[in-house]
Amino acid sequence: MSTASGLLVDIAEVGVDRQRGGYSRHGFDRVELELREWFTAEAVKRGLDVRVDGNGNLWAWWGAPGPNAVVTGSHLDSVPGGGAFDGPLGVVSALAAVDALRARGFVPRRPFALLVFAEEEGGRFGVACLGSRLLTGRIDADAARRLTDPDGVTLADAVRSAGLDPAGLGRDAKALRDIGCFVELHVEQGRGLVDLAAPIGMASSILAHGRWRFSFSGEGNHAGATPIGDRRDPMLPASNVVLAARRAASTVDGARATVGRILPTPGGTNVIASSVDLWLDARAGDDATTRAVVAEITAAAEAAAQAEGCLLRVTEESYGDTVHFDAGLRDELAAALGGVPALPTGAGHDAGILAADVPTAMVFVRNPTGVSHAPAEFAEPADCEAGVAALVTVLDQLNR
Ligand code: HGY
Ligand code: MN
Ligand code: MN
Ligand code: MN
Repeated sequence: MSTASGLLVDIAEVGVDRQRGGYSRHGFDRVELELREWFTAEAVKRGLDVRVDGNGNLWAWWGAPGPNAVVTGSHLDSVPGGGAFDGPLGVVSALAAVDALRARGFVPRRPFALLVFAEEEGGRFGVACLGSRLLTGRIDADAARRLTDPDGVTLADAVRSAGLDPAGLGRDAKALRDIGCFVELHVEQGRGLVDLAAPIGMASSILAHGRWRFSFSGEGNHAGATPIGDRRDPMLPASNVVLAARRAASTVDGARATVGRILPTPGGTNVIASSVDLWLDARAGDDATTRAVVAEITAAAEAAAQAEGCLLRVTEESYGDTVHFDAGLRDELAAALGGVPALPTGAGHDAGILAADVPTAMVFVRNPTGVSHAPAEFAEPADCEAGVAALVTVLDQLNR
């Protein structure tokens, strides 16, 4: 019988990022494909029937596939230089839960599956929760096929090299019917459970959030030979976005706005950039507030671009409104777990995408550092096993 932490040790060397620290595992890249193979082997070892859907999501069925299944899982990809737990903990806990359920003589009364979503972080193609957005039709399939990674590889090409037909990408009504309910176990991405001295909790809601690309164009030129007054330097308005993001989010309770990625072209120390792309991640309690924060930042960006003689194009790359998880399901599961706390989260999840179509719930495992999307992300082995035990209880409860 496997433990969640033991299974994490099995994959600890896969996708280690020696430059950034932590892990870089991105949708359909060599490393993520290796993790998918590993998961498939682990599932087959447990007698599960593994299938890949048209969107590259991995399903492992315990018994015959069918509609209205109890489904649990998460993702195996990471942000660049991410932690070991965000995603994989939900996957290894699902495998460990199968072992524990089998040991106690569990027999699925409903179809039962583990599900690993593709490219949850959007670390390669820029759109978070890509596998679940495609499955539910929340992203247009043609637009998705055209998404490119930083090397210019399209999603269509990436799935083709992974052995899938890009024509199969898009809303999958049958797969959606198969999900009767979805439970995602996840490391907590904050200190909520630490403050409550509780190893396990459940999610109540997810902030509205999205990603916007700001593309500034100016004039590339010589860093030494160009007088300051002659410049159209797109780094100027770009840096204004960073400051405006902090300013806008600071004035709204619970709002967050981040510029974590900026790409000057051509990117030379002694070259005034000809263009700069940066990505804004903005989140808040509701749609209107999130939109207002982004509008304020956009207005500041436009003013700064104009002052420097640069052009600005803003593209919304992904967006999702606030998610309120099914309260009935949450209360039922929290009671089955002996009354664990429910917490809101600022992080997005495939469970949040699915929540618009099927009842979903999330089980959180305490993270003593409170850090996530960084190497310091952590969960104690004992808490990981408490997570597996909670998942076992929840899956048992749902198997009716
Ligand atoms: O970025 C997020 O919130 C998530 O972890 N994909
Ligand atoms: Mn994440
Ligand atoms: Mn995650
Ligand atoms: Mn020169």
